[in-house]
Amino acid sequence: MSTTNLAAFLSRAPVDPRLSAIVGVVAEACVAINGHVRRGATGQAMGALGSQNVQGEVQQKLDVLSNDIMLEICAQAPGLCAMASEEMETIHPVRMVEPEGGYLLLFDPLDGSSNIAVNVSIGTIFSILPTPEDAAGRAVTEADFLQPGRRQLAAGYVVYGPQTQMVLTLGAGVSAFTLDPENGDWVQTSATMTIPAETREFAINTANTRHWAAPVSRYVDECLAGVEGPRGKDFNMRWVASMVADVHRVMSRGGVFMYPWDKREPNRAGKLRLMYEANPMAFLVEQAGGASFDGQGDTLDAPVIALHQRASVMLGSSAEIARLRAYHAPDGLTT
Ligand code: P6P
Repeated sequence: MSTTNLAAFLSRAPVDPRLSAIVGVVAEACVAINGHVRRGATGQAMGALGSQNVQGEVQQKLDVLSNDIMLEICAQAPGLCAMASEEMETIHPVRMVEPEGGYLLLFDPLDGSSNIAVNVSIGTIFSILPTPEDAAGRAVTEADFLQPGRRQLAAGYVVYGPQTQMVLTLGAGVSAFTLDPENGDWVQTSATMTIPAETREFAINTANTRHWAAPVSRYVDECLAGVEGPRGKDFNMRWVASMVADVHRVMSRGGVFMYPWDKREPNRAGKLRLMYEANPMAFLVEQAGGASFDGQGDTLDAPVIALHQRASVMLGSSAEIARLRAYHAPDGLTT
């Protein structure tokens, strides 16, 4: 593959240069975040703060620092009108919407932060939406963000693992870029990430087994039954407990990632957040030939009623998601 880099990829992308520029500043912010991640305890960013975020979760110093870095660096992109983050209760306005419209950036600045202290891969997830038609000439409101995932124009993540990689879609396939630690350049290392339709690998937190809905229990039980069971093949299980790491594995070699609804909080759709975790990952997965299902329909079609609403997430290899979808159908448990 001829080596190119993110800057060249974005300059050639058939999209509004203002959209490309937002991806560029996100990449720049992630280089800064990467520096703090890599310094670990030798830097100033480790440890928990005494605070909680809007989700009621203990904030790690790196959560807040990463959020501040994203706000400061991404605001430089001229087409960016407002931002929303897992770490902020409401939106962060940046500028008025131009007559030709603009863009909204949503992100989880540091996903998997409970893994920071144990040196396990973590990541940044981002999603870019258009400003609504009627927003021209005015400031953005929180309601302007409440768009279904199908409206996304770009999405991606950066995984801070053994390598630092960005996986990105602008709506025409999925590309991967690896950060060269020697010169800080994002070198394109894949031009067409695709997810195999079939798999032998699933990812779910099996500590929650007794809380799952019946269709999920059936699916997992059949995987565990292996070659002697109805699937006729053995499966492997993985659970990093860092969505970016688990989804990156699915993007790289196939598989199924599940954080489904469970009985622990029956009125909550799931643990993960729709706008800046499930939707960007679902966009990437669909663009790579996979599928993403929320127990009722496609993740990307889920109605959006709140900025921090949660979602049931089942995504990955298309044949497996089709099976999960069938098991969730009204007669799904008897077929
Ligand atoms: P559990 C990390 O806190 C996160 O939001 C996702 O990155 C990850 O997939 C999930 O929660 C892990 O949750 O309940 O297994 O610790």
